[in-house]
Amino acid sequence: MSRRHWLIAALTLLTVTTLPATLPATPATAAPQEGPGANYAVDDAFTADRTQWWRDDRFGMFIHFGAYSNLEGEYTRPDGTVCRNAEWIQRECQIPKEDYERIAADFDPAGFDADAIAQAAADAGQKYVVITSKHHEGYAMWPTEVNDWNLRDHSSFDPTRDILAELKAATEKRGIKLGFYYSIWDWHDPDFPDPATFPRYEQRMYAQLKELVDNYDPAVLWFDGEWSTDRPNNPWTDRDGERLEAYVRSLSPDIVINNRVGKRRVVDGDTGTPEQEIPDAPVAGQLWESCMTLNGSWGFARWDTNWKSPTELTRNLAGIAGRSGNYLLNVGPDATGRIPAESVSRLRTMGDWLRTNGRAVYGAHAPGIVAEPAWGAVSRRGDRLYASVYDWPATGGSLRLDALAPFQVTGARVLGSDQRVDARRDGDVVTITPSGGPTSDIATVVELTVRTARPAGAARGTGLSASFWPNATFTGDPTVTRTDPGVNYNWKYTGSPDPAIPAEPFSSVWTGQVEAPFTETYTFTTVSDDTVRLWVDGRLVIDNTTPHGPTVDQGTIALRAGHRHAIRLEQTEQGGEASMKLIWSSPNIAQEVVPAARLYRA
Ligand code: H79
Repeated sequence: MSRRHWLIAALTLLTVTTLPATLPATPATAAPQEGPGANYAVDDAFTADRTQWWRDDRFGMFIHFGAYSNLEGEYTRPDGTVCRNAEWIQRECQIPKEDYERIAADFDPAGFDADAIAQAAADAGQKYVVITSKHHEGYAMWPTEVNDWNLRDHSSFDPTRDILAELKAATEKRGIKLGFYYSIWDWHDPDFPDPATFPRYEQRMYAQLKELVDNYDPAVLWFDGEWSTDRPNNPWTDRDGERLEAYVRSLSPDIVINNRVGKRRVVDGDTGTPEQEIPDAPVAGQLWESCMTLNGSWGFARWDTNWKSPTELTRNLAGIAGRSGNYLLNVGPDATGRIPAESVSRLRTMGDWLRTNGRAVYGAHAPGIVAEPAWGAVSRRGDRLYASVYDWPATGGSLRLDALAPFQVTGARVLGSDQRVDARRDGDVVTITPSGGPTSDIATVVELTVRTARPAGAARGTGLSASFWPNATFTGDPTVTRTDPGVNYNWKYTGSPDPAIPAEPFSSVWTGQVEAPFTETYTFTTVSDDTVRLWVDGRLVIDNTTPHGPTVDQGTIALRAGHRHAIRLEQTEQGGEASMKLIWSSPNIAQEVVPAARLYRA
């Protein structure tokens, strides 16, 4: 047996009496190993081919659909009073288990039309769909073999139909990716709440996830319900998350996984998950996606008419793209499986706007070289800036952008308009003066063509000199010395820099030079656990030596184009989890793990 398989077998015996026979005979190349020497950072999610589609697509459809949908947000109690909620209705309205099972048995979403849903997503300009395969109620929306609490075996629905398979075919036909939401928290499985029986639940969860991956090949797994809570008690730990993330990657290495696979931290999964909110600036250390509702509810609620306006929704999308995020916008089909008309019409309006202005969103990211204006949002794609203008200036008026780097403006136009646009730079101010009216009340997009500095330097580095000690104090001779192509480690509980270094304690030092491509101010971002210090040009740029869990720290320093600046990074692992990433960004560089070509050995 290979080392990897031996370890997995041992882990299986120790923690989950019988894992489903799921692990591939040949481990996928990107799958992490277990134990000392393992690194769970399979790639740099900011630049990896694996995440490219996700970073470019920007706009997805979330679908909340489950047994709760059959109540359409209202539960009438035996005494005739009505209790309102949506997907949390079982718990929030304290519906007795037998009653809820009866409601599910009556569920018949015969009107579920995967083609109509996928077409609504396509018309909206949404490039991926994430549907609840199982919400907190524990009810599986596909014909799982793991239990009977599912849409085929416990409903009034046509047992020959499989809505996830239907949606897979309908999305695929339209070039839309499909992913699955899966709740770890489970209100129905009796083994869930007790830590003593939890491993039996976990085994069933692994088996269900394998079904989902094997049968539908999802592009995304969107976990939820990872937090500590009661009614029922949730025993999920960060160590469970470490194992689950490795398990999913062993099933299929390219799946994009959200951070609720673990404990919603920067080191968990690939993507951060702000819910019902939009971060007020680009997010450090992780890709991110805001999930939001079209009204105030995830599941269908017939009483919820609190619909957001198409203007608000579209501006949210433009603003999110300008901060390098994704927008996962929710629809909740009703008891028959149909998406409300109010949702479809809003999505269509967004799609209409995107047909003219999609360049401001798809493949676009935070501009870096200009500050975010008060009058709208700005994104960048290559040598183009896209200014989504919410408040169009009156005739003769102009818009102002504050430049953060030395670039020239060489052209300007309004998307969907022939009008002449004057754009000039004077010092650090770019003034844009349109000559006509707006193209849209939602947002009118001005495209600026810019000429930025060319990257300087040889970019022939191979990485930094690395040393690792089997103690947390850099004491004695290092056990391992080598060249590391970058610092991109997520060792979690069981991994370490090398098989010869224990999972705890250890300490690490990277030294050498960093070659700057542009003359500007660089922001260095570290994701570390337990301590970190970073010096650049002999200056202490990041200093967090209080032992901590996974933490993002930042420091800035001005560097000179083509110049090699001394760099030294230290990390210690005193116990528990460990991580160390070295990321940089600047006006001209989008956030990324500092690449090997810009790093030189000591
Ligand atoms: O699936 C959707 C939500 O059901 C789930 N995550 C998104 C994607 C979610 N879990 N927790 N929360 C959202 C936030 C918790 C809200 C609560 Fe409540 C406030 C739980 C109890 C009070 C909202 C209001 C749910 C029930 C009443």
